[in-house]
Formats: sequence, structure tokens, C-alpha cells
Amino acid sequence: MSENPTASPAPTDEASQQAPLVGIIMGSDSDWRVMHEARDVLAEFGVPAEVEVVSAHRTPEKLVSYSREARDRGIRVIIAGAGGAAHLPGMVASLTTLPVIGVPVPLKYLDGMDSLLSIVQMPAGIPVATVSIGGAKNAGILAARILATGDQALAARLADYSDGLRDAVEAKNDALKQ
Ligand code: RP5
Repeated sequence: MSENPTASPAPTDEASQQAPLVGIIMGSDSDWRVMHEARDVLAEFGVPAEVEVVSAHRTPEKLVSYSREARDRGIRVIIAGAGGAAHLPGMVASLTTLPVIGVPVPLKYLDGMDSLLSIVQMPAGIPVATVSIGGAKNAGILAARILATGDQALAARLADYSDGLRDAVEAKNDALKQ
């Protein structure tokens, strides 16, 4: 797996040919080791997504323009991952009315607790839907669920996915009894 989004091969399926509905952003290319899971699961569901490094601290002007322009470009959900002093998701949420899903990226120290606490405790009025530390896959699935509120075909794919999880658990349960 590639360590940065620009070097990673994009999914070659149909989703990569369509206009992106989900914006996956992260504070650094070093976050890609976690954040690629959001892109991967969205590709599995056929949801087109774009990937961009946007740093709250190192590229603040880009943070503002990306957040302000995302809705008009057709983005419907933003997934924002950051580590340490993880201000990206909250700042994006303050600059757009799109739903923002925050992914706390674990770094070398503090086991990601710093990232989690930086993202989760938002002031009333500016929501960020925070997933678990390193939970980029769930962020992708949650974004798909948000989009599926207006997309029956996508909802059906999500239901199939859940059925698959259930069947896998039951198969392991059966195997235990052999
Ligand atoms: C945060 O600082 C990024 O989201 C990243 O998790 C962390 C470290 O960034 P690098 O020093 O690896 O670029 O803003």
C-alpha cells in the first residue's frame, strides 16, 4: 500500500470516472496510511470520491477555499482526517454546511487520544461526526449511508454489505461447533 495519496493508484472502476460526491481530505500525506481505507470502501460501493491534502495549519488558505467551494463543486459529504492537534475537521465544518465526518489519525505519541479529543469536542452548532481512532473505513461507510438516504441502489448495496458481515459471523460460529 502506498504511503501517500498522490502516489497511490486510483481505483480503476466506474466510481473513479464519475464526478466525486465525497471529499476525502487529510492534514498530511502521512495520514494516507489510515485514510486510504475510506477511499477503498467507497470504491467498493461505487461512490466516486476525491482525495486531497488540506492542512489546517500549513495550508490555511486552501482549507478555506476547499471548504467554501466543495458544495458548489458537487461534493455531498466531506471526510476529514488529521492527527495530533487535529483541527482540520472542525475548521472545515465551520466553513461549510456539508456533513463532515472526522477521522482521528493515530500518531507516534498518545495513541491517537490527542487526535480524538481534538476532533470530538466540538462547540454546539458546528457538528463533526467523529469515528473511532483510525476509523477511516467506517467514515467511508457512514458517508455512503448519508448518500444512500437519496439513492435506493446504494442503500441496497449497503444492505448487502451488512448481510455479508452477518453471514461471515455465522459461518465462523458454525465452524466453532465442528
Ligand atoms: C497533522 O499533523 C496531520 O494530519 C498529521 O497527522 C500530523 C503530522 O503531519 P506530518 O508531520 O507527518 O506531515 O496536521
